[in-house]
Amino acid sequence: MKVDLLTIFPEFFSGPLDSSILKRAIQSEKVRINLVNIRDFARDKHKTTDDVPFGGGGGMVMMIEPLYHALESVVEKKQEKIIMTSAWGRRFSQDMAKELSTLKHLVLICGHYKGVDQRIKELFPMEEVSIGDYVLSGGEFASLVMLDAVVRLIPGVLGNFESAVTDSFYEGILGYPQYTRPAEFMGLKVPEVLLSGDHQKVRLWRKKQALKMTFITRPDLLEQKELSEEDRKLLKEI
Ligand code: 6GU
Repeated sequence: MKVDLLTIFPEFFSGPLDSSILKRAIQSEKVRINLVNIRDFARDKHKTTDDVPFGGGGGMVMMIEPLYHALESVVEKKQEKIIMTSAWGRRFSQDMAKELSTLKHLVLICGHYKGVDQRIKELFPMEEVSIGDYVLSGGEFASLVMLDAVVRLIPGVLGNFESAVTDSFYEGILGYPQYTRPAEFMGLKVPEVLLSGDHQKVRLWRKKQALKMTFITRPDLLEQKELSEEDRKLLKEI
């Protein structure tokens, strides 16, 4: 996948893109990230990318011109998926991450200030996406969150041991509690069943714990999920 990442703070990404899964995905060429500095497309000598809003009111608005030229430099066929971060956008989700992970080319714009000149959306059809109901100072944080969620779903990015199949949310519920060595620490023991070697028992225990945690902290997820006979039985026990 190729990702064109349009931002006024390209330096923001150097740490995150050089760590962990994103770093590995880039090194293995499963993802190519092209950082585009929107400021480079500003035409005045001060490299201005924001201005006061027409009609007054506080804050600054991202100007259309530099952003237009930045987009023009990366969009070839006008068929590319363009996403712009915005606190007012559609809520990002695991389903959206799955969809995006199948794309060959994604253009991600980090929105800024009080918003972006509305007219850009008429020249380049795009989707505005938010990562949650809170206000961030810039779209860079949101872009990184989305990028990480998407990239780890690209086949071959994660090894078998980290497989996305067992992720929380993968089946619409939260993950089960995990334990590793030592089997006892300060008197705290790992649940017996995990040491039993009985795979069927372990599977059922994990599913029950996952359902229980979901029931307690995110009951809304259970309402959306299609429950199997087994799920229903375990939930009744809870
Ligand atoms: Cl995508 N941008 C900003 N500025 N704030 C946000 C957001 C995005 N998602 C949640 N809050």
